[in-house]
Amino acid sequence: MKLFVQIPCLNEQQTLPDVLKTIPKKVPGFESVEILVIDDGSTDKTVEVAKKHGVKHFVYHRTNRGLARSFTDGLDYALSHGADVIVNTDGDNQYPQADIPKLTEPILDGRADIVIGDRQTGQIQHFGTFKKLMQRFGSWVVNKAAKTNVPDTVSGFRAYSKEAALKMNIVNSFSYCTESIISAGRNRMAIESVPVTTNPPTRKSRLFKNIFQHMYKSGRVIAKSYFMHEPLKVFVIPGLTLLVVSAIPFVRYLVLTVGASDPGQHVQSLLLGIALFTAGLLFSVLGVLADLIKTNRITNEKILEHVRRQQLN
Ligand SMILES: Nc1nc2c(ncn2[C@@H]2O[C@H](COP(=O)(O)OP(=O)(O)O)[C@@H](O)[C@H]2O)c(=O)[nH]1
Ligand SMILES: [Mg+2]
Repeated sequence: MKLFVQIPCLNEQQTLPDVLKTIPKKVPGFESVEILVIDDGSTDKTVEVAKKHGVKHFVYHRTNRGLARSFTDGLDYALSHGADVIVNTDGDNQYPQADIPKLTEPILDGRADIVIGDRQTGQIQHFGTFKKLMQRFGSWVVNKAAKTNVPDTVSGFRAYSKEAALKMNIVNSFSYCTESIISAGRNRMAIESVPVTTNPPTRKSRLFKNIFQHMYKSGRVIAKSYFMHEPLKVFVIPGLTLLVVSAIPFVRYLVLTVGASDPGQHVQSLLLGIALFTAGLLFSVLGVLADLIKTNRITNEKILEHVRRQQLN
């Protein structure tokens, strides 16, 4: 069994040595532990530092392509180099690398496809009350969309089985964390969480300038994933509701005008009815189209998985 530990890095020369020094050389259940650095267009000495510390596996992005792309390119590399399990950790040494065996154990045991390190954000000292509340709310929304029960949905400290990695398909260019949970949950993969501690912060997040930007960017990813997986709920339910509601002004118009001396008087009701009916029809048609696109996506994902499997043989 071969374990790959992948580290997406954007200018991490300061903290990468601490990460590399603390990754266990031996992990129970694996013959080898390989380290992979994904250099996402760093302009500092990230690559030199990694080489100095013995890293042999690299994925290079000539320009910055973002964390989501770095993550999926890392998975592809690890799979094509014989990985049985892939652990992701960050280059800022936020996560306790000594806990890597805790992440891999449920996969080796056959209980899980994906294991997520739960930072227990409710107890982290340097997180403010608002940030803690937002973390809980954000995770609640993701779990609703994914039909899962993951306490820390934005943790980047995770393990993926080869099976889970083969099925992974991330389409947003920003972060993989929530989208991969929604996709895995919808694909009925077994997701387990294990409590982990966190190291003191080494620097500010570079993914988000502040909590509001975090909410906006993550909200977009979650909403898009939800639309993609539940198009009928998102479009057809409001569509049918509008169609039913449009009957009210139509009936009102009919009741007031049949036999009336001046039928033109209630034309507003007629217009409102037409507007609601048209909107309802549009929503319903959009829902059906989006559902067809979803069917297409499922087929594409099956093909992607197939191609990946063939590449491994
Ligand atoms: N911010 C950012 N991080 C990237 C990018 N590409 C790779 N990374 C790496 O992704 C990891 C997480 O980034 P970080 O800023 O700590 O985000 P946070 O901990 O989720 O707030 C780090 O190891 C970065 O080096 C990118 O385009 N932007
Ligand atoms: Mg970080």
